[in-house]
Amino acid sequence: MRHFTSITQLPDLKAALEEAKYVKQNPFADQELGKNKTLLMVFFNNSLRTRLSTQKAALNLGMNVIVLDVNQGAWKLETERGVIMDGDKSEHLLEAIPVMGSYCDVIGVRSFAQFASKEDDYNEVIINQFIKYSGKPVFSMEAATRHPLQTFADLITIEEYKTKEKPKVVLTWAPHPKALPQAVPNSFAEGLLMTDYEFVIANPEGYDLAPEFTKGATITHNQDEALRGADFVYAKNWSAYEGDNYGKVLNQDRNWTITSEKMALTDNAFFMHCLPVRRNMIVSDDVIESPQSLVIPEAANRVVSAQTILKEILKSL
Ligand code: AN0
Ligand code: CP
Repeated sequence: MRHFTSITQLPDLKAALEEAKYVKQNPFADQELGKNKTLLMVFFNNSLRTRLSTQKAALNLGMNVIVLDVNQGAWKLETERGVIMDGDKSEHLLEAIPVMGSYCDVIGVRSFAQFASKEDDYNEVIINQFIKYSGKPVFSMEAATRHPLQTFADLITIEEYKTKEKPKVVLTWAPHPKALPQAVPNSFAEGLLMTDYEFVIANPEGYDLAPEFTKGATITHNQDEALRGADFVYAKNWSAYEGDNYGKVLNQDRNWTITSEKMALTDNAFFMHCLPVRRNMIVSDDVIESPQSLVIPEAANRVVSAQTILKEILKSL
């Protein structure tokens, strides 16, 4: 595997989950693999988990790591070709990318949806330029439409905690004051549809995700109905995808917040969220603090996820 921008690029999910188990038990077994190899992590957006867990994963593999926060100290980058650069942007991505590529062996990129153009976001124009012009393997640390390292960590976590062969997993929208990308739920849906678990997506009307990510899932606008008998509740906010409402917050309906009353509808489900999470918007204090909450082990598995993927990429060098 050279590039990694979608969980669907894993040649064999079951084998990847086995490999993740091995990596978790033997975190320092492959120190030679990354020796004298440099990972560059490029952030166009904020991060806590992705930044730390990916760096830790690379260090476990013996790599050197450099990090660039594009919006803090780098030149402001123009991303569109053909623009007369007489504004506030000092450098073009078309020079910056090959320069960055010349300093490293592998590049991780975080480039969220910008909501200026649905077409540009869904064509992944930023990360695809890194793939095209850097000359190096590129992996997503959440791009405009997917967050595959998160999805892989989520699948690893479900695998660890499931008590039934085919658990019922519910992805539910929950309220949030600001417009968030669809990357996490798109990617989660894509990953869940690679398993044989029962998978239900619940969201208010107007918040249906892009069908290319959800085809094959059960989609309902009734959260209570979806939660009945659930083994895992995966909460996430996302902004609207449909039509001209793309990137808009249509409502902040706190009837969709995950509370202990909502969890009582489930089969003693585990609660999951990728974090960062806004308490008492997405989830109540008591649910996130309950023994059924997996948010901390889920975040810890981000190291395992990143290390398993980086290992595959390093093997391809
Ligand atoms: C981002 C999102 O929803 O995509 C990152 C989540 C991992 N969340 C926020 O910006 C709050
Ligand atoms: N879950 C996740 O990707 O968190 P960060 O945005 O903090 O990296």
